[in-house]
Amino acid sequence: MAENIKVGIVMGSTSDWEVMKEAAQVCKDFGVAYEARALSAHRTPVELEKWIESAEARGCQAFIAGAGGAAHLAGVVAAQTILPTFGVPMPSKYMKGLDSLLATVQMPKGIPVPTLAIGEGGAANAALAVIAMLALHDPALKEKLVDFRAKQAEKVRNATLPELK
Ligand code: RP5
Repeated sequence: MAENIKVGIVMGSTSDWEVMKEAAQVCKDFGVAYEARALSAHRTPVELEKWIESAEARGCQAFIAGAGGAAHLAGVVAAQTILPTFGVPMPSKYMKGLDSLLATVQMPKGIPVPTLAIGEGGAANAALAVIAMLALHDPALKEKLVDFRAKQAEKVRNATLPELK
């Protein structure tokens, strides 16, 4: 268990990792300490509560929670902390993630869960949103984020489309 972390990444199941690893990768690329865990709001509620407490005690500044189906995980995390908690809806087998999206985004007033897009893009963007927040008080991180945006824009500018045959 890491001694100090800035971001807690949690997902309802190990089956979410393929998507949620995108959030972990962004944190890693920016040099932001994170811890990723598979803990479920309904299968392991006690362990989830303990992990939130422990993450906070180790300096965590924000949580990213990804879940699929009746995706209450992010809401349950947000209910137990005042740290910003971002939700990532997992693509699901039968409803393609629409169930996860609605369950995550439709939080009743009082406990916010800023919710990202379904899937990998949402997971990466959740980490970028957390980094933007952390960068408010971290000039070195801000520089990395500005650089990331510049490189991303440059890639688009330099892109060429295929010729028609
Ligand atoms: C949710 O149920 C998880 O977040 C996952 O997206 C979905 C399916 O979980 P598994 O049955 O694959 O463990 O709790």
